[in-house]
Amino acid sequence: MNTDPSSKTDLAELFHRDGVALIRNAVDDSWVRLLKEGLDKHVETPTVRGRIWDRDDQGRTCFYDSQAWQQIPEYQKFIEQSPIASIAGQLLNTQRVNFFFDAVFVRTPGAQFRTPFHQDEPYWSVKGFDTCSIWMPLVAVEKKSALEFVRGSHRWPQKFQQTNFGALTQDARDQRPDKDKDYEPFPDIEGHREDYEILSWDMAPGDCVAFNGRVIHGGSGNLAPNRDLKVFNTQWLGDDVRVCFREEGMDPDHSAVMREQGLRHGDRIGTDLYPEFRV
Ligand SMILES: O=C(O)CCC(=O)C(=O)O
Repeated sequence: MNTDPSSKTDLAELFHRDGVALIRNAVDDSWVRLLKEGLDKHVETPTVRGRIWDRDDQGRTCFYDSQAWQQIPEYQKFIEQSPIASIAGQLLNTQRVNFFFDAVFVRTPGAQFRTPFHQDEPYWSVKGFDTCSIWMPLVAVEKKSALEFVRGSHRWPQKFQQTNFGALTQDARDQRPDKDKDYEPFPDIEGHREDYEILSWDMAPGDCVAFNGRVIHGGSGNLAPNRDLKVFNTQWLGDDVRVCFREEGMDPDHSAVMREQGLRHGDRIGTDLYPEFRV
């Protein structure tokens, strides 16, 4: 693993301060190959949660799915055996992390669709500061097409109305009820890019970018005609995170499976669904 800051402590501090950290060569080629094999199977046999987020008039698509690790052995092996859990633990400054879920974002060559700026935590069935999502492109991605982050926004105190992805995808599962209308309107980052410190990087397979679930992020897409984008993402939970069933909607909504497992609002997350790693 090759990190820009000079030590592991520096990296955790940077993650804590900025809400995002780039880690070059986080995993080696064999892990990237394994995930690509898994992804090829996965796009052929999506879970019930899989959907095309966007299809343009030239047939270019952005496919999204989540929590496939229990049916894709390659993903399970990566989660259980690669360095990824210890990277999450290191950034969250803890000896134990729970795996939350995996997600994939697959864009066909030239796809322009850009993910709207948003925060992740307000959509999740958990709440807490100590979260870490690890976004890992399995193919090279140019800075202009990579995920973008508003530096330090994980510490902003406001509660924002979040994007209703259902308005974009027309998919009933993406609809967000209008329950956060008393929150502040989401800032127009795209329209005022010069007012924000926006970070993104050219990335190679094996690099990853880790980010806090509260940091504002979006972009990605905007691909050159001959470039596709395949991203494998894992989410990790640290010490202060607790189960949270939200009125304003959850995506992915884990509340039903959590309740089946006996988890209640306010519990520390656990069970076989969210395996714990000592790191
Ligand atoms: O890759 C993308 O386009 C979106 C990624 C994202 O929003 C996330 O991982 O939370």
